[in-house]
Amino acid sequence: MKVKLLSGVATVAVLAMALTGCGGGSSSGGASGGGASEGGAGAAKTIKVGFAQTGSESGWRAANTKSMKEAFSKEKGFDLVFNAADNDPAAQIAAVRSFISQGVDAIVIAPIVSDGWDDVLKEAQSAKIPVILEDRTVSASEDLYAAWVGDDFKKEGETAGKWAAENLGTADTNMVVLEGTTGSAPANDRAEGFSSAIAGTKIKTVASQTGDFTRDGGKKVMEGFLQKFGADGIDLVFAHNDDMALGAIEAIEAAGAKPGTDIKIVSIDAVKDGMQALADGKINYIVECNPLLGDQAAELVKKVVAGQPVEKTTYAVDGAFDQEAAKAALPTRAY
Ligand code: GYE
Repeated sequence: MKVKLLSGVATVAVLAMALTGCGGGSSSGGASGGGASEGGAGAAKTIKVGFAQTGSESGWRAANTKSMKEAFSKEKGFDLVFNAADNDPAAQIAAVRSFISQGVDAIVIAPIVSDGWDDVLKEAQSAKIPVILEDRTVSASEDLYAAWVGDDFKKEGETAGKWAAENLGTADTNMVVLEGTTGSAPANDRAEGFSSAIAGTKIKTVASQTGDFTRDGGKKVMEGFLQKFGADGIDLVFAHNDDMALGAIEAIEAAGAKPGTDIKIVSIDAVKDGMQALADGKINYIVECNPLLGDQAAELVKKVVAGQPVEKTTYAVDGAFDQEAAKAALPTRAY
């Protein structure tokens, strides 16, 4: 929501100095690499990282987890403690507390929801463990974490809304919205961006409900919408991610209507299954959200642990696809 573009350089030197000796093992001199655990004789020091992932709700998440595990591998100098919280905010906070008590060198969080992070982030700060956020943002003060890397969710929503406004905005259009997880940054920001882009058009939101970013959730919510309005009463679906759009496709087909034709669909992510549905004409437009954030997150962790300055905010670059672009991109799509 309030992510500022390149909002400055984090002051982490003091933190990293204070971290020296926290990594466990006998600290045998060497001022550099403060906070990293001892490796074998002569080996580079291994950095112990706790990563609190949201869960495994979507294709996007699967690609993100894979990217993170590859980037934080043993070969690359990390000892990764991985936790997936099954989209339960309390369980995710408990996982972060357990990383703190394990005395990891750094903590990476993909926060399920934006609010509620102040206490545990303060606890990490008191324990002198730096926190790097990846993917979703938090509403807590920027002073409580070293850096964030992710996608511009508001812009994604705007791009999706712009497509809807340009293609459907001049005729009366009944839209239903499949929202992401309530209280999550991408659900909030995509909704905000989309609304601003369709303002003043003839697109009317007739219903909006969360499908929790899952295929099953999208299907169930869409079934409810179809029951309520009938297929004829819905012209457009805005799904906050591809998985929910894919669930909606199943519901629309089961109701005897044609997704992409009778009911238009616009979504966000551009994962392979979504792109295939777009190429097949069942989705009409997809805005990309890059999940391959692992290398950038690992680079940030290394720098922060070494006491080097980092950008507070780093955005991944995202594109957008119509049917032809999806067909062209699919053969070489990485996720
Ligand atoms: O769009 C969705 C996933 O936080 C950007 O989370 C991420 C979102 C992504 O479940 O598919």
